[in-house]
Amino acid sequence: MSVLPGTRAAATIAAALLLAALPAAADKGKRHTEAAPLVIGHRGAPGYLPDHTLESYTLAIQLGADYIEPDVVATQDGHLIARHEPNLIATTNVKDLPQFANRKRKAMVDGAEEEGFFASDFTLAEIRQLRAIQPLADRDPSFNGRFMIPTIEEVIELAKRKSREEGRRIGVYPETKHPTYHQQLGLALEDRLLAVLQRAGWNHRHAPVFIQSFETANLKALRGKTGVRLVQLVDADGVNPDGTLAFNPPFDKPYDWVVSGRRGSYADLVTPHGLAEVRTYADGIGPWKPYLISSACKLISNGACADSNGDGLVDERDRALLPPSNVVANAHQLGLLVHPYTFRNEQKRLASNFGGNPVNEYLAFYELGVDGLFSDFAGTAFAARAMHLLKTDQASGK
Ligand SMILES: [Ca+2]
Ligand SMILES: [Ca+2]
Repeated sequence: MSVLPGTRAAATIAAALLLAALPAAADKGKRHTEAAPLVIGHRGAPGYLPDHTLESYTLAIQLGADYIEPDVVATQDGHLIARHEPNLIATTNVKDLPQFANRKRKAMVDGAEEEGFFASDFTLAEIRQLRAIQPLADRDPSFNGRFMIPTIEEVIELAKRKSREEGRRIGVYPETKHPTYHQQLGLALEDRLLAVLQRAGWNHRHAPVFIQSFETANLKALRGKTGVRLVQLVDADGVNPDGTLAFNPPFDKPYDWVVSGRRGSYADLVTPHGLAEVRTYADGIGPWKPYLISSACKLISNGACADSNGDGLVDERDRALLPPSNVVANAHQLGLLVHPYTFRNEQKRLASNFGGNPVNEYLAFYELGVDGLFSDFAGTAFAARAMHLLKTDQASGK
């Protein structure tokens, strides 16, 4: 099945996509009626199994995820596969496969040089020879080398099959990774993704689909082509000791702003003015969670964070929460959904206030009113949501 349509076919697809987009106007402003807050299986269930594999997505669904989240990158022959980065070195066994040794090279991704093996140098048939590995050193590596790299079609098929088996609607939440980079390679993701969704019957307003991006221009272009709900991701580079966010390249602003010369930072997207701009093309925001609730640490003399709990390490456990921001309230006032990322169970990733229990972090964000969240451990997000719904008495009748 070709995903590189000729001009005539492209015109037909464009017309079909435009038709599919038309209902969006009538629905604009209407809140959807899904169970809230949504549990989004971030990269599947990577707290347990390697990211972006059908096995990891399946586990996320079994743990209660409403949506599974494939990150989308393109192969040389224009297929869309689920990977966190175009560079395959950290999440696959590619470096161990002699047939691909000559593919190793340097490439610029969003203005930063990387060395590795890039998906755009591999056909889908070659991608089929790779197996996923766990990229985080502190997570279980024992499943490395076992699971294949799925296409986005296969992720959608899985969501549909599990929806039938589980008797509940499971959606997909694809992220267009590095849209400008892919455009510059001649492998733009957006129309390819819409064509995949169209073939699946999911290119419309009421489909169980959100498309997300850290860039802005591609979401604005998508708004004119599809009724599918769109989410503007909002990143930053780090959290300063005082809880303010740090903005250092390449995590300071959407890369399309770098290319177009637009000044500013990601933080501009979550001011009331920025949110109003986002509302013109997106249905929600996906902010890094410190935009909603940040944390601060005590300082040592060189300006770095102190090891407040005296365990010999400096991490989130040495931080205390600050009062929540107004971002959720301001976004809701404009009718924007808020889906923060990323929630993780590991002790070192939990601020001191949570007492080492990740449930407490979820409860804090659910109580703040988020409409969903991205979790590496969907089961914990699901259990905490059940507790939240019982606490707020919304569980009756479910
Ligand atoms: Ca993602
Ligand atoms: Ca410590």
